[in-house]
Amino acid sequence: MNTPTSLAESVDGQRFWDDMLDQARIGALSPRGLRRLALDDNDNHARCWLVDRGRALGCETFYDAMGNVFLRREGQDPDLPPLLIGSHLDSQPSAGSYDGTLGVVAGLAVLRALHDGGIAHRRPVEVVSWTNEEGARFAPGASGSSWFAGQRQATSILEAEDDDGVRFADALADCLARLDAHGVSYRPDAFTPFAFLELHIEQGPVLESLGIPACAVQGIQGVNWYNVTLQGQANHAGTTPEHARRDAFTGAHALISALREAVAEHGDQVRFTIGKFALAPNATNTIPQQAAFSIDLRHPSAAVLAALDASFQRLAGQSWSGCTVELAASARVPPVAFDDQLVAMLDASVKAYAPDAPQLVSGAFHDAIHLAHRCPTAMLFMPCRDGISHHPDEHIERDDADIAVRALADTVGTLLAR
Ligand code: HGY
Ligand code: MN
Ligand code: MN
Ligand code: MN
Repeated sequence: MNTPTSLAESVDGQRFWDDMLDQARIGALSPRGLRRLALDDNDNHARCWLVDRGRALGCETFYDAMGNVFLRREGQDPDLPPLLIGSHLDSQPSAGSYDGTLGVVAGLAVLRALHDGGIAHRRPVEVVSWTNEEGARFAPGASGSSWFAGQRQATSILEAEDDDGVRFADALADCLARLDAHGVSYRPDAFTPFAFLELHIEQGPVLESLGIPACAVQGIQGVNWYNVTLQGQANHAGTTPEHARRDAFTGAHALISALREAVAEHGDQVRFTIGKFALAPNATNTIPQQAAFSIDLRHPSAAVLAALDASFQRLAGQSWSGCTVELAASARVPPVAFDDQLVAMLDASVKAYAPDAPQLVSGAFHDAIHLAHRCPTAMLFMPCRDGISHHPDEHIERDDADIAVRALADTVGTLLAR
């Protein structure tokens, strides 16, 4: 009988890579890339794909009240809190095929190593795919994991609407019905895992520039999301003199310049992004009545995020081209430091393959940012070409992925042997 610590050798690299390529066909874009928005048909298809793969390994399959999907490999002591491994299957609108999916398929590869190796273990092991990590369709992101970790209430998540006015609650109901029809068991409540591990692409250039195939991640920087709306007055573009205008675009432009000046006062680690911008009524010869835009604000320091939050609120309280301004935060997620022991275990597993591996702090948020409040949590990174992500050009090397999944399996084996 194999022991769990030989788990890294038991990983079937070919099946892992086949699964990576297979899942990427669900919602594939031409000529490359992926579109699997949270709770859309492709995302639900990917959930069912994961369930089928888990069943083939003898796992029980569950979904919870937020549509998170779990594959459970029973342990000799079913009452022990399970070791949880996973990430997300939803994507950005025009995405790569590895953000999130890598961590879910890597979890599947670990389950397959346990199954094929006939490895017994006391503690149950579960692989999870979290609902709506990206937040691209329904803001904010990491809905499923933040609810599971007790960081967000279901009510604030269910009332979100997408750009077409579809409510999260209705899209979730369709998803749960689809899982029910697929024979997945309903396990409504969250639980406290023994630990949570997530493998993810770095979504940055460091590991590739160092030629390192994987590294342990020490934590994640904080992230605030805002929706800003300016209400001016629509009027005729040709006849309305400047002094009589309340132009929502002009107001937004001036406000954004002021927001950027506030950001610049806090050094070059701040990440300030306006990814969505809409005008209404959006006509060439009508002065915009309304300007609505998103803000994604990131920084490693909670104090800097709080200071900028206060500055943004103050600026929103001023008049911009005579428009009224509403600035609403949809997410204020503080930075987290991962569990030291787990980070050290992952670091040791990685160093068996890459002795010079660094440890990084993540610029991107992940489901682990919320799980860290629920149980001991840590992450592994692997490189992606040119650090590109949230883009169809996102690319990983199979050899790097193979090392990363084996390093993950090695730490899982060590944890299961405890
Ligand atoms: O936005 C993020 O950091 C993550 O990739 N969803
Ligand atoms: Mn991701
Ligand atoms: Mn992402
Ligand atoms: Mn993420």
